Amino acid sequence: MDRATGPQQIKVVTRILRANDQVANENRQRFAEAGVYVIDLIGSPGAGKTALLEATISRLAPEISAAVIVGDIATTSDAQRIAPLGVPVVQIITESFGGACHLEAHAVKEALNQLDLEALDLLFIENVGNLVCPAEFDLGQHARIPLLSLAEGEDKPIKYPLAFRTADLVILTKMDLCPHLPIDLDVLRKNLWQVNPHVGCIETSAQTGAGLEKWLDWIGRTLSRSQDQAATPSPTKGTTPVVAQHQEGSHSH
Ligand SMILES: Nc1nc2c(ncn2[C@@H]2O[C@H](COP(=O)(O)OP(=O)(O)O)[C@@H](O)[C@H]2O)c(=O)[nH]1
Ligand SMILES: [Mg+2]
Repeated sequence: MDRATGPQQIKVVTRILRANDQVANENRQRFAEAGVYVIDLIGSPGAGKTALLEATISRLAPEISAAVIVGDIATTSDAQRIAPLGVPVVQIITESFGGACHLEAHAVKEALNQLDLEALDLLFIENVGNLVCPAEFDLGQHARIPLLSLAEGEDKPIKYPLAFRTADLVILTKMDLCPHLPIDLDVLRKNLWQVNPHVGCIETSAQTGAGLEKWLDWIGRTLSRSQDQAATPSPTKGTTPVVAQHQEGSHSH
């Protein structure tokens, strides 16, 4: 038995994460220089990430210039859904980057070359459908937002704690299905706030439009706060992630 196998494997993983963090910092720097706020949406396959993006982009205030990077293992189907909305969209097919189940910072860095960052206020990244690995890889984003659809069950925040512990905001999706599902929303919220006590939670339905006003408000407030911070001279000008505070109205106890 090769006793060195274990430690060697750990070293490899550490190296990958460190290399990822370096590129993530470069991305963060580029975002700061361009003055673009970046939101990474993560969630299981089918959680409703693309549907939320479609509903969001079609309702965004006209003065907000947005673009989307979509990550998938295969196909450009999500990009094809977003493109008709008239925003720039770049599809990353992760198979060709060797990291199939999540996006890594270097793939995002390459995708940035396809965008005119200076012309943007807001960049959405739709991560690959997965509630585990995307939470481990910094992309240089300002906010990471997990989406959880009601049909996934109320235990997911405690079963996938990293995704929810590191969340800046959580979006519950498919609220229109609530009457048809045996789900206890109080238990779901309790589980969420057990792993991340102060995180905001917005309940939405891309189908009916419920909750989208709150989400668009969150985006508007977060963008202005970020722009104010960038305008304030400080050693960390424009590079400090804006962390969503527990906002009145976004947290439905
Ligand atoms: N009932 C309902 N279905 C939804 C909602 N949002 C998305 N869906 C459906 O859920 C499926 C997966 O949505 P999609 O946006 O592709 O999820 P993604 O894989 O996370 O990007 C599709 O069939 C959508 O039509 C919603 O708010 N309500
Ligand atoms: Mg999608």
